[in-house]
Parts: sequence; structure tokens; C-alpha cells
Amino acid sequence: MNEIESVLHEDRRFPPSADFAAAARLSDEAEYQRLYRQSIDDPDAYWSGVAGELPWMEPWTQVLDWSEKPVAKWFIGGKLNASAWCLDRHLAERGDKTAILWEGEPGDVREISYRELHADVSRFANGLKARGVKKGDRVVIYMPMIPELAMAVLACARIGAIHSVVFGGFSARALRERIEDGGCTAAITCDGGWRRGKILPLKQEVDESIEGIDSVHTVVVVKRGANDVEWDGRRDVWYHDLVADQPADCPPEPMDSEDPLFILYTSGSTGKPKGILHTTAGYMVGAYHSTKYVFDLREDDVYWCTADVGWITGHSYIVYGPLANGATVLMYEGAPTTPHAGRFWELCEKHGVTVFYTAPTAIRTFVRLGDEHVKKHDLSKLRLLGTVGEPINPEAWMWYHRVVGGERCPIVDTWWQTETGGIMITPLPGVTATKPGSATRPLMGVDAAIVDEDGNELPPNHGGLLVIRKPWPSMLRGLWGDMDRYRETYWAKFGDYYFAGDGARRDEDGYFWIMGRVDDVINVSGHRLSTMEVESALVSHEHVCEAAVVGRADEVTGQAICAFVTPDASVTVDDGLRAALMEHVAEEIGKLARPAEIRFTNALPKTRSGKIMRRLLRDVAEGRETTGDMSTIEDLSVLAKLRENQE
Ligand code: 7RM
Repeated sequence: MNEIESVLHEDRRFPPSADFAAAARLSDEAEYQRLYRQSIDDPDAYWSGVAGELPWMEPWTQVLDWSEKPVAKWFIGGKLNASAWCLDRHLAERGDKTAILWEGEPGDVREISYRELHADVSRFANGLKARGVKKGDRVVIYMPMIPELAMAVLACARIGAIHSVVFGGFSARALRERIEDGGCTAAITCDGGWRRGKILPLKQEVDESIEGIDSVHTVVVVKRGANDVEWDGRRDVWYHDLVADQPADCPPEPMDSEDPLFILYTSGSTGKPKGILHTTAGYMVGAYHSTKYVFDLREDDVYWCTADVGWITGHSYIVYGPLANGATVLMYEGAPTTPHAGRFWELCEKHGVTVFYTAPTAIRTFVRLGDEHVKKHDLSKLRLLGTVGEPINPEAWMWYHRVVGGERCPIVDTWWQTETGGIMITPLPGVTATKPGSATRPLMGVDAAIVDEDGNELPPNHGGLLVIRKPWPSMLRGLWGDMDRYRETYWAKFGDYYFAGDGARRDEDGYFWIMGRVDDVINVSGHRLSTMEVESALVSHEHVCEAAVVGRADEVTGQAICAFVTPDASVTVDDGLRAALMEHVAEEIGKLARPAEIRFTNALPKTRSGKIMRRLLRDVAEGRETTGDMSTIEDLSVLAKLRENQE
């Protein structure tokens, strides 16, 4: 009855090449099966093994306590420090290895070794202490993608302060809301940072955001943009002055396994943003473990995750996961297409990137820009590709595989959330035969299932709700200051299962196909359709670059499909194209999914991390005013334009 109907057919399969598998950490299906079974049947043994690879200050006495569900405790009694796991543990073995390889938008380059990063973070940590920042204090970090952002995060972790990174593109208002909710007492920012050839005045936004908030006693300012800033001599301090006389030695604070490591805000569709709380040991063990198996990093890899540290992807897969694994991480400050459409590929070639992790929204942009920008560059060093953030439609997957990966690189389509802390459903690159559009199978330790509204597991190929049935180390521990909302949002529906809010189906091979957010499901004449599948059908048309579909009220069918379509530049936008697209969807997946209405647009409203905001499109389709949280929208003018275009 409440099933989501699946209409997408995809039969292509891509096993890893023999060469890739031969060099991979895991290359054997039976070995994956064995590890997966152990991780589910005997999680204590499995996670003890993983955690035992890391240097504890004091060992844990119990792996998991789930008696106070839904708040898990992992590695009880253990003591550790996250920055020591990322830095100190590498000094002997790879002190001179590059930890962060950074390029600014204007093209300036820095290489920072593990030894240097350790010293910089220690000085920064000592500087924060000197300003009175202590264990348990909340520190807001609002910075561009420069090495000092990673240093700030690690310096907080070193002294046990809880960081709350707010993406540098957010407005002063959004920043203020997050500072107030977190009760932050210190801020770390920059004078300004580069974005699309201009300086974003970050310090100015911070000044505005904390006007009248007396609790913020310190604002540390890194000089980057060299733009003018206003100065409050009692509150503000330049980073270079803060660290100037500090010793390069700062003993890491022994943290309890369950001491908070950070808060990260994620937008709710209604109401104020949620402060997702992660604690120290479980999060770190999860980030370390998933990075190790999913990206299969080797000593000589140059790994690039294009996310911003302001998102969970940047926390787990730019900072904590790769550094805990001793990797060389490329970090880039600027926009993907500044000063030219091939900037990302130029960076890959110049720095010899071997592992590349990005979002479907970026991939679709590159498809639209044309293959020539990719082909101009030598990408032969790439050996592994990844995606995260949204379902990737098979067409974009195939393009990524062919044009970027040269048909030789496995693609790991990784499903996870801010709340899960780390990757949950993903191919293992040396083992899994991938299918375009599927995140494939759960990672070790993840008991994922598809259930109906009553929590009963559905048979293969029936679309339902994606749940996680057992606790996992890097799961969130709550919402900052609002544990009732935590219980309500994730646990009220099923009690024992974590409900992710996504719809999905699992195929006959046990592969998961994420169908999008359950809130976005469209109900046409009683048939529940996934946005992802209708959008995939639209994008498979030769003249469509991007599409978003929503349901709008319809007297006859309950809801009707309204599609917002971005065509490529070569095509004339007219009723002919409209009719052709409607027919195309009907042919690809059936008459039922044929859009009742198609609106052409140059851009779709997206969050700043690139996710399509269908809730806003629903308002447009139904001619309603928009309500709810708007702080995460990337470009308000996109919405205004969509409204103007209403016929
Ligand atoms: C890492 C991140 C989480 C939501 C999640 C999904 C969607 C993320 C995929 C995906 C299909 C994927 N955290 N999502 N990854 N959907 N395939 N590989 O994005 O908290 O910002 O978003 O993103 O809906 O629930 S997040």
C-alpha cells in the first residue's frame, strides 16, 4: 500500500579490473562476506579489532552500551585524543610526508608535512588556551578552505573544545543562529577568502553575527584576503599574533570516548537547523575505518575530496578520516570553474591526484560544460572515483566513468548522512561489481534494511523506507540542546530502528538503490513514485542536463508530476521539446510517470552543498509562498526567477 514503486531498469555492471583488485586491501567477495557477517554477528569483536589499530591513552572496558537507546555509548572507559590520532601517531613513521597539499584559488600552493601540521596545530591549541578556551567550550569556525581551517578543527580537538564549523558561504544571520544555539564562546575566522575571483569578507560577517552576543569573548582572525577589517582590540586577535610565541608542543587533552568532538548543523525542512552531535571515539573509529576500506588509501596516494570542511563530508573525509590514515590530502580553496571550466582537472593533473571524491551536482555541471575541459588534462594517475550527496543518475555515472575515469577507475557511490558520521552503504572498490546509480551494499558494521511503514522488511525490489537496525560507532548521539527532537525525528517511527528519511529499494543481489527523501515521494493516482527515478529518465534525454520533479495537487490524480528541467544550450526551448520530454519519460519508465507539466529553467534551487531543494520547487509548482528554513539556499535569485517564469 505504502510502497514506493520502482520503475528504473539498469542492467550494466562494472566489476573492478584485475589490476585494481590485485592491489586493493580487500579484493575477495568471500572476505567481504566474512568480515560483514562478523561485524553484524559479533560487533564487539569486529570493532575491538578496528579500534585496536589506533593509539589509546587508556583502553576501553566495554565496546557498546545500548541500554539507554537511542543514545549509544561506544568504547566505554576509553581515553583518546582525535588530533593525536591524526597527527602524533604519524610522526615517527611519516613525519616528513605531506599531510596537506593546498592550492588557493589564485594559484598559490602550500605543502604541509605531518611534522609541520603537528607543530602548527599545537601552537594554535596553546594560543586558544592562552585566550581562555577550555575543554567543553564551543568554538565556532567560519573560514574559507585554507589549511588553517583544518588546523583550527584539530586545535579544538587537541584541547577538547567542541568545534562547530559553519560553512563560509552562510550569511551573518545563519551564522548567528548557529552561534546562539551552540552557546559558542570563541570564533575562528579570516579577514576574507577567495571565491570566484572575489574576496568574501568573512570577518565582517562574524562581526555582524555576534553583535550583542557577549558570550563570544575571542575572535581569532587568520589573514588571507588582506582586505580591510574592523577591529575590537579586546575581543579580536590575529592568528599570527596568537601563535607567535606559543611552543610547538601541546600535550593532547585526554578525552573520554563519549566526550563531544563536534556539533555540525544540518537544515531541517521546517524549523531551525539541527545541531548534530558527534562524540570522540566512535566517530573517529568510524571515520578511520570507512576511509581505510572505501578509499583504499595507499602510502603514495594523493587524495582529493572536493567538499568544503563546512559539511560533514569535509569533516570525515578531508580532515579526520584521511589524516587518521596518514594520507596526503589535497585541499582547494576556490570555485570549480574559476578561472576556467577545467580548473578541477588542471588541479588533478598538476598535483597527481589518484583518488577523487565529489558530488553528483558537480558531475552534472561538468557534463554540461563539455568533455573538452576534462580531456585537455592528463588524468592518467586517477585510480579511484567517488560520489556523495545525492542519488547519481546512471547517465552522469556513465559520463564520470568514461570521461573522468577513462573506463578504468572504480566508482564508489557512497550513501551516508551528517547523522551517520561516516559512509554506510558503498561499494568496496576492489570487491564490488558496481551498477550505475546504486550505492550497492552496506559497509561492515552497518545493518541496513528496507522496511514498510510497520517496520517489516520488504522483499527484493520493493521500494520502502531505509533504516539501520543496529547502532554503529559513528552514529550521532543527539541534537545539541534538543534530545526530544532527536528521539522524535529519527526514532519515533520504528522505536528500535534508526530511520534515515530516505526511500530505497534493495535488488535481487542485495544492492541498495536510494530513491530520494521520503518527503519528496510523489503520489500519482495512488502510485508512489521516486523523484530520483523520474529525474533519471528525464536526464537520459540527450538535451537535458539536470531535472527536478515534484508533486503538485491535482483534482483527478491526487498529485501530478511537475518537472523543472535545465536543457543544454544547443536546443530550442519550446512546446515541441516539452512534448518530446513527456513522451521520453513515458517510454523510459511508463505513462504513469509522464510529467503533467514541464518548466524550463537555467538553474535549480540548491543547498550550498549542492542538493536540489524540492520543497521550494513544490511551493513554486503550487504557487505558494515559501515558508521554513531558507538559510541553506545557495542562490535566492534562482527562486525568484522560477517564480517570475510562472505561466
Ligand atoms: C554525506 C551527506 C544526507 C542525505 C541522505 C540522502 C542524500 C547522500 C547519497 C545520497 C543517494 C548517495 N550528508 N545522499 N549520499 N542519496 N546516494 N550516495 O550528504 O546530511 O548532507 O545529506 O543526502 O538523501 O539522506 S547530508
